[in-house]
Amino acid sequence: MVSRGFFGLRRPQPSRPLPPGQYWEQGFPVLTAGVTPQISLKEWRFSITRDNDELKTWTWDEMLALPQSDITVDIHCVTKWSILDSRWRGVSIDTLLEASGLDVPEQFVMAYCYGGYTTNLPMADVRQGKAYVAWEFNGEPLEPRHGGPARLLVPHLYFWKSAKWVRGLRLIDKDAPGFWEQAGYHMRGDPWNEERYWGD
Ligand SMILES: Nc1nc2c(c(=O)[nH]1)N[C@H]1C(S)=C(S)[C@@H](COP(=O)(O)O)O[C@H]1N2
Ligand SMILES: [Mo]
Repeated sequence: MVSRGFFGLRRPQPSRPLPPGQYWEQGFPVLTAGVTPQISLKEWRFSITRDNDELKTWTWDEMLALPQSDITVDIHCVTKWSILDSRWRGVSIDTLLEASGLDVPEQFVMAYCYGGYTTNLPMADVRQGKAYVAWEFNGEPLEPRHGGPARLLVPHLYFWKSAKWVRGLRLIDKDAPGFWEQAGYHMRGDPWNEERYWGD
């Protein structure tokens, strides 16, 4: 017998719609291809690179001295979990590019990482407040397994674009696939358009 009270057993629902095919996850799963690299803050660097030239490099202290942003965003993983209202602190890519003083005609970047992971992004998806180098999650230092000391945060695209242990952005003229994109993931990865895999 089904009584009205049965509906009281429904799982809590998210406070707003999620992108198609996603479900609400209240924890923070870990997804890493390979091992968690250990990087001391003393040796940590972040660079903007063209070809193999490091055009501009920040140490940890130099990065923290830049104007910081606090952002609260939803995150969508291609494996279908979404977390709502995650709070992050970091420096926007706009701030980094501006502080670099570089002339940047390139239309794409390849994020590269300690440990070797890469992911490609259109320049338009990392500018105008859309992407950050982030080191705090929900008010705590970012845990190593989640990309600490610092990771890229590109919340409007699937979470594989948010490269953990990020070490720099390589400026590139022509789009090229990163680690998961070479394995069949979408070149852009907009969750609202369900751009999960090649051909989506
Ligand atoms: N360096 C690096 N960054 C990475 C990954 C990785 O394996 N290595 N996995 C990506 C994928 S597929 C996802 S879904 C998210 C997972 O981040 P989390 O482990 O903090 O949830 O990190 C992304 N960034
Ligand atoms: Mo993922």
